[in-house]
This record gives sequence, C-alpha cells and structure tokens, in this order.
Amino acid sequence: MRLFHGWLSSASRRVRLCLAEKGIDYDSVPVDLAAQEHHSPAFLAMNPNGVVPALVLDDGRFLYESATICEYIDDVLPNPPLRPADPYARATMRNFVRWTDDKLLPNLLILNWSIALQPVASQWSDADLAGKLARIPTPERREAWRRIARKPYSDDEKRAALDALLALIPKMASMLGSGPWLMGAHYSLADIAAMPFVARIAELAPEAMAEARMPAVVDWWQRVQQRPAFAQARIERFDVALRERQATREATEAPAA
Ligand SMILES: N[C@@H](CCC(=O)N[C@@H](CS)C(=O)NCC(=O)O)C(=O)O
Repeated sequence: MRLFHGWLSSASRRVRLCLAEKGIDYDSVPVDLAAQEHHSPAFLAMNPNGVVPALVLDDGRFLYESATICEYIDDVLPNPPLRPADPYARATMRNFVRWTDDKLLPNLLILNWSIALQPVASQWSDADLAGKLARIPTPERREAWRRIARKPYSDDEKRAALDALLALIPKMASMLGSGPWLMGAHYSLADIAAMPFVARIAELAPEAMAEARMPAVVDWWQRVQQRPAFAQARIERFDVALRERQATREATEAPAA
C-alpha cells in the first residue's frame, strides 16, 4: 500500500498508527500542505476532498477519510482486532470517532494552521492566493485557506478552539472508567482516533490533564506512548517538528555563497 499523508496531520497520524499496530509495511509519501500538493489534479484524483490522508491499495484503487481507512485496514487484516466484536460497542466506538472528526479536528486545524501555515500563506500575493483558492475543491477548505492567508484567527477564536478541543479530556475520563482503553479491555480505533488530539493537548494545555485532575487520561497517555506503534508512526512534538522543517526549508532555499 502507499500512504499519502502529512507528518503533522492528525488524520494522517491516525492511519500511520493503525498501519503500525497491524505491522503493515507501506510506501510513505509525505504531502507538503504548505505547497498545496494536495490540491494537485493527481492528488484530487485520489481524494476529491483535497485533504490528507489518501491510501492507494495494492490493486491501485484509492481510499480516503482516516476513519474509513482504519476500518478498511481492520477488515482486511483482522489481527490484532482494533474494533470491539460486540455490535453495540462497535457502534459506540464509531460514534466516538465521528465526534472527534466533527467536533475536534476543525478546531485543532485552527490552532495548528495558525502556527504552521499562516507564516507561509500570509506572504502570497493576491493573484497567487486567487490561483491557489481556485484549485481547492470544497468551500469550507477554501474559506479556511482564505482565512489563514488574509484574516488570521483572533486570540478569542483560538481560545474557543482550544476550549472545544479540551472537551475530549472529560469525555475520555468517563470512557476510561471501565478499562485501560477507551472501549474497555481492548485497545481499539477509538484510542487511535483520540491519540493525535491528546498529543496536541499535552503540548498546548498540559494543565488540562494534569495528574490530579484527570489521572485516568494521564495514565492512558503514558500507556499509549509506550506502544511500539507510537514510535513507528512518528508522532513528533508539533513545535519541534515545525522548527526542524523550517530549518531544513531555509537551508535548502539559502542562496549559494
Ligand atoms: N475527515 C478527514 C479530514 C482530513 C483533513 O482535514 N486533513 C487535514 C490535515 S489533518 C488536511 O489535509 N488539511 C489540508 C487542507 O484543508 O487543505 C479525514 O479524517 O481523513
């Protein structure tokens, strides 16, 4: 399989985690979001929504939507299982994953883009921006790029986005009442879906899950980081990874002396 993904993208991180849990070898194709590689015709043929990730199967067919990709992987490679066998528990898991998609990801993007993409996008000329916006297939993502290029999110908007993200922590605490993992005794796609968000919360607002307040979530976060898949999926600290990428970009762009 071949995975088109972003190293810092939460949806991509999920799929990398899932592939690592299954021990699947795959071709990794990093997509540069700042260069809008995901709006090229070739990428849009794989994912018409123009977002990462996209998975190319061995027979050449494509899949997109991280939650769908993870379920597909669990269907074709059922061991170790990453979904509860019980239909009700499975449906509950799916609703949790959907909640993270609907309520968390748009808010995390506001926070991540403000540091990762705004410095680049704010430099584009009006003509450049118009050309780039024209290639974006959905009105929501077009608006997100327009905002980040020309009308940066205010501190109030970023605070509201962080508050929305933090709703994950008490939700997880209540789910962790019955077992070490979100769906109880067995690690599942619910844990994988939550992980990229918790990784960012641990960086952005460590006090929100400090030991005394949410010990179950802190313990979960420790357990998750010890899984071999965590290192294999390369869930790097966002700020550190950004600085490294910036340094590499500057070194590459520096004119020869
Ligand atoms: N529901 C989608 C969300 C994918 C998504 O929004 N990906 C973000 C990165 S986490 C992206 O590619 N953003 C680029 C853009 O909006 O142009 C999934 O789970 O695959």
